[in-house]
Amino acid sequence: MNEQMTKMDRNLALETVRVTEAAALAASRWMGRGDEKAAGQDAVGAMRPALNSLAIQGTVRIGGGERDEAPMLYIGEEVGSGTGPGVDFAVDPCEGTNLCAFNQRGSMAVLAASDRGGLFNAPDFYMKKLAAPPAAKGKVDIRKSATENIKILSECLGLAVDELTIVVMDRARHKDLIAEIRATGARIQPISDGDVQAAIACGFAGTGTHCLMGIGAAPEGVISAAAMRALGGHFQGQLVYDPAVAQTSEWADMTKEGNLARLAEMGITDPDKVYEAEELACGEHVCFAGSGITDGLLFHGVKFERDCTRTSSLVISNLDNTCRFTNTVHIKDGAQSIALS
Ligand code: VTB
Repeated sequence: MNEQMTKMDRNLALETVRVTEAAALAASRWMGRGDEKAAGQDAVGAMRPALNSLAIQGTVRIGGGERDEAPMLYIGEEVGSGTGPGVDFAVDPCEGTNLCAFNQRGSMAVLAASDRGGLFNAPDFYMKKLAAPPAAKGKVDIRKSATENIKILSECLGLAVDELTIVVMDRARHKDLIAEIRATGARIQPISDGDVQAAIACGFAGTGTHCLMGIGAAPEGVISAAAMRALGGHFQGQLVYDPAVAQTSEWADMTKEGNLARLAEMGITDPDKVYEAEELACGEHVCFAGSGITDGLLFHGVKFERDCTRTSSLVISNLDNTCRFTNTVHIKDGAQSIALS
């Protein structure tokens, strides 16, 4: 590979939306059909050639897992045409496969892109996350209690505490967190999955949600961080390695000591480190692209019409400091009448 490769340019951000559109279109065929595996597989199958059509030297840093467990878009997989700027990707072709399979809100195809070395190679661990609007950036802090952060949020946003809505994943591990948030008077918006969209939605006013708290997956945290960094919102993450904290059946056979050893093997010397968005997505250039599969807080899902299929997407880029909301009409063969919207 050419070591002298150039950095990402701003047009790449626009190109990446084709990639998430392709994955969303493929996954949408499985919307509500109860088969999350098929939705995920087809989304990956569509995202890969779309990534390969980009004129870049790309590498997947966060994707479907290690090479032996993920046939496509595995960690370390090279994507792109092989010439052009060096770009690292964090991808999730169907974030919230269950949401897609059961036609619930918040499923989307997403990716984050940055210059080579610009995305944290997050281990397949859990992560405690805190996402908040730009007005609260650097003021709320994941080291503080939920109660303190809600007070700060209320001051920063000019809203009474009982006017705030905090998104929390509906998991046993969040029982105490939810009780603490409710005790402050703030409301909870529970979600069954999809904390990436929930985190990024905190970056925008008008979504009716103001903050994401709680523990989700670490790789997804990097995608959220990239979007929030490009947007100027608040995002912090802290790895979770104690099975007693994660409270997930996935970790039934794991121990805290074993997990700490795994992190050390990966070169993570301070497992309790709090990562800022700027560390999780540290590259000079960072962009995020997401396309709705099902309807959500940020955009609509895929809509089918006789003559076309419509996708709604969001591209956030710090190369030109923009958030672009795009609506794309994918014209069917023989289309005769395409409505304006
Ligand atoms: C998390 C969250 C994702 O799956 O990865 C979650 O970040 C899995 O958490 O948005 P559990 O193991 O507790 O179920 C999602 O909700 C969907 O990929």
